[in-house]
Amino acid sequence: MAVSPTQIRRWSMLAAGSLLVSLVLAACGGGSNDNTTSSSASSGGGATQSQSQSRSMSSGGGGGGATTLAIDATESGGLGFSQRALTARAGTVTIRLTNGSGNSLPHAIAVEGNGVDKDGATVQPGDTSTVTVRLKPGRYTFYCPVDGHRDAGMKGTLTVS
Ligand SMILES: [Cu+2]
Repeated sequence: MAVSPTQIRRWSMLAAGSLLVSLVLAACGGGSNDNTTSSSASSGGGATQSQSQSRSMSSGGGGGGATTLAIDATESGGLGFSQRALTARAGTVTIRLTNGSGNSLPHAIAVEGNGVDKDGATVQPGDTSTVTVRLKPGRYTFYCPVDGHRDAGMKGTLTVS
């Protein structure tokens, strides 16, 4: 008996599909164990996924603050973010943007100000975009770098102290 190439293709599409679903579920669940690009977890035993509902978690202990902030891209009622103002401690700051699967446009997260200008990856609905920067105290702007989105309302203020 032989397995046709089209069958194999079907199977791998199914596998990819369920992988995507589990990624989306993981993203929606608020768990924070999907650091794909971050190398900032240097403290080793930091709180990994204790308080999934808190939107800002700082890993206390050790030197140098590291803050992860989670926000959502919103499309209903105009493009925007779930929060227009964020605060963080000086040090390593990660913003994780969830582009919810109910959205229809690609989005990304970026931070600029005081000589910093860094963009996260542009991601489709159902995925997350992350940017990690080292920030000194001051005011920064976070925004979506996709063409036209910043002007349409996808921007906010990040205050670092
Ligand atoms: Cu956008």
